[in-house]
Amino acid sequence: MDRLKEQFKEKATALSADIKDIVKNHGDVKLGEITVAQVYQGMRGMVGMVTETSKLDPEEGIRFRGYSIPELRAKLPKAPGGTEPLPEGIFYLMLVGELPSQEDVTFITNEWAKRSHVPKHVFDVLDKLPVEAHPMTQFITAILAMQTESVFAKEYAKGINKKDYWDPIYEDAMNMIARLPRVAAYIYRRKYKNGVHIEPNHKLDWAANFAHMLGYEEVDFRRLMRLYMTIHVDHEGGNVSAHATHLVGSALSDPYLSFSAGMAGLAGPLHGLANQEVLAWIIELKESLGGGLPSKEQIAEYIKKTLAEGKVVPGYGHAVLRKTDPRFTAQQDFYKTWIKHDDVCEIVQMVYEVAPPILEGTGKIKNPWPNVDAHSGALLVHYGMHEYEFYTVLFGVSRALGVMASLVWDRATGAPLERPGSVTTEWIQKKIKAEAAAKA
Ligand code: CMX
Repeated sequence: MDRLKEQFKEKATALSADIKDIVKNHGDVKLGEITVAQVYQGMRGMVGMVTETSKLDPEEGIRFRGYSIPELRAKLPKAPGGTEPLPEGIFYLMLVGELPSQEDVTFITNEWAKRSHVPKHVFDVLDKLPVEAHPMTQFITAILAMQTESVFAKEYAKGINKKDYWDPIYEDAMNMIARLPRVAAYIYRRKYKNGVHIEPNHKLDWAANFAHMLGYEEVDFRRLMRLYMTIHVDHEGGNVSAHATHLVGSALSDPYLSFSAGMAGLAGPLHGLANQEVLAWIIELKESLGGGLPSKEQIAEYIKKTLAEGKVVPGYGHAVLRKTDPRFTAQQDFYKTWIKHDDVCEIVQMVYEVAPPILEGTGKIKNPWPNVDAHSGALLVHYGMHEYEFYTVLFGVSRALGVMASLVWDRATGAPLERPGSVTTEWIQKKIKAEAAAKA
């Protein structure tokens, strides 16, 4: 058993015993009450599942195993001479629950390099898709094509004991994370660089090798990829990509099937696709004004026009957060430290000043502040990645780390098939009438 698996097993055995005790002795403790509004309005704020890897606070933002993003940028191991955390470190933190040592992170870098071979048929499948297919469609197709490699599916067919499910799920999680950068880079180079592909360089860490395979060799782009791949990993369990992966995984669909479901959710414009929408929205603004920097008044007009047309302002608002997303702030800090001046990034800063009071003024938007997607595209454009339809794939590669760590935990702690109840409007109307009658 490899060292990471060993470390995970020790933690999982202890937590599984705790969970059994909680359910047996405290199973009737109430965690909240469900209201009619919550049932109609996307289950906002309704506690409905356990996710070990991270927890979101509406005011403060995400914490991974108790650590905020600024803390992790300081504390997680870095590449030699690097300034941003290695994503390997946050994966370790989510999986094991403790900060990793440099040695732990090096183990994961080497392990992912070892496991990174993508079978040829995956590229063949991609090559059969029209090159115009959206990068997320290509990404999801490739993930499904890789399902032939599922260790869990093979072990399940042989009749594995349910106590051991987590072990092949761990194998699939590690293999898939190792392979995704190659797959994503293949899609990028196929679609945008005339199919001229770049071989991996396994002397590099996972994120730097990804940057290399995409064709970006600048030290600063590597730095950005390490930060990008760290901050997009996880956002507790209820967001669409994490929840879909968890839900499909609960049917014991293997990690490839589960993750493809999560990625289909990430490809929606209210979730991960918002990062491409933000860029398209900014470019449209720039072009409508003939290029250059718009004034604050022009940005305000553009926001009002977007709202008047019944569209959302992409990159703003959140289902849980009620303050500026710390993932936005981390990227803003990256801009101010390493880039300093760039037109598109400046527009992002101006929108940040102008949009919140306008959104708040509508009286209905609960969170007028920017989310992670408001900034990410502008940084990528600065380094020359203009192909904004590809951005959600980058988000997806990072999101794999969080949802796969969670999936290993789900199987290790015996999380059952997820099957919430549902009701009809007629049922709700009868209940409302019955309660009113009882009160009268
Ligand atoms: N622009 C315009 N209207 C917005 C808005 C925005 N940025 N954010 C919310 N609203 C609207 C909602 O559409 C809703 O309108 P209706 O009552 O007419 O249906 C109303 O304000 C109330 O919504 P809310 O409770 O504040 O927000 P929700 O929890 O329903 O939705 C989210 C959250 C993210 C889908 C929404 O804020 C949004 O559409 N934002 C723009 C898209 C975006 O940036 N998504 C990325 C989120 C982060 C990620 O997952 O990657």
